[in-house]
Amino acid sequence: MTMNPAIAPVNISGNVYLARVLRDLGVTHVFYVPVLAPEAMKELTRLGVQPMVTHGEKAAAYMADGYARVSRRVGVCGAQNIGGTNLAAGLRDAYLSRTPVLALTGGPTAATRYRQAYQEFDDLPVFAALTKFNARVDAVERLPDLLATAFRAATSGMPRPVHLQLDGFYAAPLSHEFVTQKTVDRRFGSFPPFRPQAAAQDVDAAIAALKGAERPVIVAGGGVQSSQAGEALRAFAERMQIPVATSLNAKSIITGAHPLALGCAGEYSQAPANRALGEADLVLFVGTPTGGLTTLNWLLPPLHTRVIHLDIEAETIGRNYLNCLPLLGDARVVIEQLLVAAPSMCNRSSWLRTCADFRSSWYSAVEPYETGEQEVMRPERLCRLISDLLPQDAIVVGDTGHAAAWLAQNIAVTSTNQQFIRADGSLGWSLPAAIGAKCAAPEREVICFGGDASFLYHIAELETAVRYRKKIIAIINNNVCMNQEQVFWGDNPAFEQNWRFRDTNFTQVAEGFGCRAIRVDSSDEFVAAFRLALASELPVVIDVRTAADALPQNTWRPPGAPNDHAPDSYCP
Ligand SMILES: Cc1ncc(C[n+]2csc(CCOP(=O)(O)OP(=O)(O)O)c2C)c(N)n1
Repeated sequence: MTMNPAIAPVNISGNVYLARVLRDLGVTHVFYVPVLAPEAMKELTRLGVQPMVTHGEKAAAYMADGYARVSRRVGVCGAQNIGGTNLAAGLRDAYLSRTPVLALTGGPTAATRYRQAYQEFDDLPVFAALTKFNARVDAVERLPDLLATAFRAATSGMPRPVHLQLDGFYAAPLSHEFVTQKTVDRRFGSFPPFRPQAAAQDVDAAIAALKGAERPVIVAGGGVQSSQAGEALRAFAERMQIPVATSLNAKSIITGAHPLALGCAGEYSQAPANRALGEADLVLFVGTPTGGLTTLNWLLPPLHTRVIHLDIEAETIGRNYLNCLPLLGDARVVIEQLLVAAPSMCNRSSWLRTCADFRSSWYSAVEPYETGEQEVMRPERLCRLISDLLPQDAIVVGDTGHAAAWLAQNIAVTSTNQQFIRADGSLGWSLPAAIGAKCAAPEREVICFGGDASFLYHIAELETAVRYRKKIIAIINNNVCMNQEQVFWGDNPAFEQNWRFRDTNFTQVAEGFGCRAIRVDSSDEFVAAFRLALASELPVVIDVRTAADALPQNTWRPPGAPNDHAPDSYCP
């Protein structure tokens, strides 16, 4: 454990204090829309931390989110008071995906509050719903304790966003000097700061249950990714011969070719995972809140199924599945405990054969879509090409809607050194999040995958990527429409105007921002474009024209189960 540096008990300005603490806690980038604490930003620059000015507060929050998920450090974003509500809106995905993001905003002052000062609005109630800790820093003397609490809250237990409202509409009072002897505790700059073990009797009970199960399945969630528990989980699954399904956020913990891999479970899913969960007699959930997306609204596994639930947060364990053996602790440490207690080998050949059959019928169903050449390319074909060309340590940042379904179904993990992160439902998240991811991992290729509507949300951030030399590869699955809308509008006469877009030349737009841009109409063109993109030093946009009427495979549902999202092919 590193000792924490003491901040000398001398006069220090709030700006310098803030900058030093962020630096000491491992922050390397701050994403924001000015004006916010300008002296702190200058000090950050002097200390080697990059302030990054974005073209919208929501995008700044998404960048901080992508940054945090890849670096496993706290992502920091900020806004002037007038941009506070925009910034709060951008925390929604971080909140839902349990990512630690610190939002800093300006706020009302004691002198001006209730007097209709220009642009003044108190955003604290707005942030309350989207944060775990939400506090006003009324005086610069409170900066040390509130900043420390914010980092502690963001990273420990269930990671989540936090917010500090700084005094003054752009935090001018931070220029005041104060005296402090406070230290920063570096462990709260990254997550998880603590790795608690599970109780020994809970580990024994879990092993006994798994040994006795005939058709067990592991469901790995984002907590496996953030705890870096993938390797231990694969070793445990192999020892116990248990097939592994994942949430979209944990997709990269097991390769698609691994014999125990079932693919993604739930709404954006592959049928083998859902079918296995439909038949499982015991499910080991790891690092997942067992939410609706991963469990297909608690249909898979069915609610009565016996489960073992391993999570860092006691409140989450057994929340949706009541027939539950709890394992409270850090995912990696507890799986290592399970591994120690596991029998030397289990034989589940009959269950594994069943799962292998699920896999082979799935792959024979999707293979023709992934390999067939059509006059207008299908998204499945595009995804297969991406899988084939993806560098072994690439980071894939996926958007929502049908893009998430194709990401789950047709982009294969070919190495566990890859990382897949995805929007938790907010359309447009992927482009800014990819820029944040690149800040966290400058040496890795970052590939952003989404539809054209998603790309249009934050297209101006291409300028940010170029200005700060953040080379990302944005692949637009461009069907020149909001594909899902066709299932709602049918033959309604207003349909064309409402779902089909003007055929915009994205390559011209992207080149205008200073990116490299390539339009692609065929598989061969895509392969050439992707190779060029890998060699490029500039951010690259690959505008791939795909079929407007192509829909993902329907989500596999238990026979007779209600479809919450009729018509069937709607993926929100
Ligand atoms: C902020 C937000 N608003 C609305 C939605 C609902 N929504 C989901 S996908 C989608 C359309 C996506 O279109 P596009 O990005 O072009 O991808 P396509 O489905 O055509 O592949 C919409 C509006 C959402 N997920 N997030």
